Amino acid sequence: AFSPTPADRFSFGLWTVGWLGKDQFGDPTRSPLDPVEALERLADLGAWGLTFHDDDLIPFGSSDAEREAILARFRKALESTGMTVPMITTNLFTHPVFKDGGFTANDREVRRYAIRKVARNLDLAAELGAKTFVAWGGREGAESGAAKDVRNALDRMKEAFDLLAEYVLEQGYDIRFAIEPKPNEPRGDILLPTVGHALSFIERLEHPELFGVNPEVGHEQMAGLNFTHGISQALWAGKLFHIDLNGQNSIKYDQDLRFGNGDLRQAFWLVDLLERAGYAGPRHFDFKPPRTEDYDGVWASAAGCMRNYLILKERAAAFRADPEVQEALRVAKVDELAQPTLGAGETLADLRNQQDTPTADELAERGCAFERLDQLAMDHLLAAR
Ligand code: 3MF
Ligand code: MG
Ligand code: MG
Ligand code: MG
Repeated sequence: AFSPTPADRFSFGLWTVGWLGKDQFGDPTRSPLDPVEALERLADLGAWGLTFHDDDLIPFGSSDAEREAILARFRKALESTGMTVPMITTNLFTHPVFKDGGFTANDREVRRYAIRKVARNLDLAAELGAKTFVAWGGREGAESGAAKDVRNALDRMKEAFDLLAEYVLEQGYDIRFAIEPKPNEPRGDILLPTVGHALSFIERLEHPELFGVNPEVGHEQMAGLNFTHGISQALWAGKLFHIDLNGQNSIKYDQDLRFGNGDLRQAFWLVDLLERAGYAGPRHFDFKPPRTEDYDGVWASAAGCMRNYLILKERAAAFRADPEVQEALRVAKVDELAQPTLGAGETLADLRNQQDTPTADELAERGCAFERLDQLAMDHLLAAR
């Protein structure tokens, strides 16, 4: 019942299952994974898509001939596995050239280099049929106050995105951008740290319609925020173009745990929201199989991401279908929030002039009945109903 199929639209970053376990303090614990094997293994597990940074597939500095050979072999494997490439992204963070950022490096030549790298990668995205281009500006930030004039940095970020949007329109590419916020790591502070910052930035661009967000569970939770609330606002704004699913335990380094590990209650409400909202985009996992694992553990971890999503989807559907839950939702007036506060044709003056309104003390006596409702959710989440 919890076996994924391509219809579930589960996708994985090549850098996730391909992470070798090299971290700040330790050397790699796994040997390199062939991208073709990644495609085959993920297809066997029931996944639908593989995503990648340019450099994940084509090593930084490859010649044009090497690049073409890698791509030819990869395309063949896409065909034989039936896997898709729903999203592509650019690595503007690993090479030391990006130590002070890509689009917002103080050094103008670095910024020019970064924009060229992204434009080339947009061509590849179009070629492989990717509809979403994710932009995570992991090095766009600072460790100290005088180092970066953030207002100028935002001007340069806008300049870069405006140029790239213009390019996509000129070329007639069917591609939209999804900006991925993160509060910190690897920079001390990163620009566009949360979903809210990114949503407000997008409205200042020349082609805001081409831009949405790619929120990552752990990134918002690193900032102590409620991920499901952030996703709700992105959906409300029509800007949830893509999503990075994973797990995180509170405000720490970016843990990138398997989806379902970490804050399970937020994961439950997230799946409930995505499914109720009819989110039609990829369910993309951006996680890191812990460096304790060998490749058996890597595939178990990847399978677990999808299985947990499907379990939570079933649990959330059971919660919504339960008559007692529906009654508890009514008692808690959850549906009443969907009603406009003024009646049809009513004015603010009418509202102010209304006679025999309940007093504040009378209204204050009403309980909200949220605890019973939440316990019902808990019962469903724990399969105790
Ligand atoms: C880092 C990330 C990134 C982005 C990726 C684009 C390396 O914390 O989450 O993964 O997701 O660059 O999608
Ligand atoms: Mg991340
Ligand atoms: Mg993460
Ligand atoms: Mg991510």
